Amino acid sequence: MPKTKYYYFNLKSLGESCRLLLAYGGEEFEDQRVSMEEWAKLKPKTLFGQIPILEIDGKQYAQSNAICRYLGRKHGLAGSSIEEDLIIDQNVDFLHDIRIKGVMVHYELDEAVKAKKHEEFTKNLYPFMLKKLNEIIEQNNGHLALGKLTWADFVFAGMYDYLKMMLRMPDLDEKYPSFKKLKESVVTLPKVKEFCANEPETDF
Ligand SMILES: N[C@@H](CCC(=O)N[C@@H](CS)C(=O)NCC(=O)O)C(=O)O
Repeated sequence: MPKTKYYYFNLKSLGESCRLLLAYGGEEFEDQRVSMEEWAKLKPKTLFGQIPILEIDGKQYAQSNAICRYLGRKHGLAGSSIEEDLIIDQNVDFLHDIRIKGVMVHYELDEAVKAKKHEEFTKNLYPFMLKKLNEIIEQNNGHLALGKLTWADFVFAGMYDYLKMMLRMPDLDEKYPSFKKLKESVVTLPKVKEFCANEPETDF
């Protein structure tokens, strides 16, 4: 059996989706929650100076989305044609587009610019993007793509709490009940549920 290690901070953020996919696939893996002290030593040894990193038999693989796509294919959660795969990628990329808008605000150093950006996005951008996301989920039987469970749902479930934080929308569940339902549909899958019950609690 290959020796699998997964490195990320003790956060959900960009790292949880792969953990959920590993759990769904029933893969035995070392869930390495990297502390900041450990990270200083590990960073120069990683492919791009970033985590998450999936390590299989000593070989590193990086980029959360690429890892999710790989695990999705491995565990029967991909499309059945290249066009179906394209739809999964398209909707996952759209989800990341929303996240990245929040990231632009969150990591802005100038407080005045930060406040202005947040106001602007909250007024003119988030409502359109979130309505679209909600439509996609409603048109797909509660899933992010193809009307069925795919690795895209794991990307959503893993980063949902992080998205709420980045968009500063703790009431996202109430605004869009379909979002919460989608997350719940993934984290209640038996192997995923067992994994989540035993992992450390983190806010996002
Ligand atoms: N595109 C990369 C981004 C990875 C990334 O931004 N990782 C951050 C944590 S979320 C990181 O490694 N930060 C520590 C650093 O850059 O030193 C992915 O999706 O995996």
